[in-house]
Amino acid sequence: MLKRIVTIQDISCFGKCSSTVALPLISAMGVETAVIPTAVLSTHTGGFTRYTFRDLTADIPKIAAHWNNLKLHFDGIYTGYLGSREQVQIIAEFFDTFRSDSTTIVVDPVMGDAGKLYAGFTSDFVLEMRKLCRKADVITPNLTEVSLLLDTPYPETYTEADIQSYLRRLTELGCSTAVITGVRYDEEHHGASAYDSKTGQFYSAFQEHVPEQMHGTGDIFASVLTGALVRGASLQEALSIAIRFTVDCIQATVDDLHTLPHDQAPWYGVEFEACIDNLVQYTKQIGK
Ligand code: PXL
Repeated sequence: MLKRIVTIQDISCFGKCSSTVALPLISAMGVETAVIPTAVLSTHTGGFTRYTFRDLTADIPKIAAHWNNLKLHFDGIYTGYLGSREQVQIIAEFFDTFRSDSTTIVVDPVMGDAGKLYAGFTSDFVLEMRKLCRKADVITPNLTEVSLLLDTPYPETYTEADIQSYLRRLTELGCSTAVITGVRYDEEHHGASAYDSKTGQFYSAFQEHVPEQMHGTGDIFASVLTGALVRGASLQEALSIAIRFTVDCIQATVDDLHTLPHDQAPWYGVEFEACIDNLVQYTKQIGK
């Protein structure tokens, strides 16, 4: 039976992130992907300036009411970039309405990167996002978002014991599983670590570090993780596929970097299109 998820995040019309990453990737994994756009921007906010921003908060309860009448069922709900505090509250209600025993809720608490909040986010928003994380099954913060969620300084350096302590504290917010992205214990590797509070088990997946900053990689990771979990992958399988595919995309982009305007290249998003065949193959291996 075809699985169905809904992803709730913005549409950045150019720049390959959020919905324009989630839709093609999760579909390529053989999972139907409905969308609720939270805002429409001409580009994402991570590098471009003078972007347009149309807030769609008022549409979300109407879409939810219509879907509730249709009695739609979702095997997964995956949220990413949310545009306002009010929107986070509305989405918390959406979870209550559409969650069933078989629904996996993944919250990527998109708020910042490299120790800084993204443009337009405030500490009030962080408080609201913390509450949304409480309602999730899985959350996927990067280390900047970990520091915001746990109200702890951004860690420039850390050990495996620090990451395990963050993971435990993140699940204490109320989600059963926490995943931290962008983890590096040495110069050569880059990956993600996870903790399932129901079993007390830690998991991780690492690949070779590619020394380039690129935009949208967190959205690729969270999309593939969601697709894999909804397809029945174990947490370890989902982590491994998500890290492997994210690094495939980064590597494909590095190979092509010289063809893009040099000063803008990292903002243009990664070339996941070149790697979709890999994603289809990784998905076929789930459970084998
Ligand atoms: O990739 C996360 C993201 C999603 N959507 C918008 C963003 C960002 C990060 O900057 O600006 C609009």
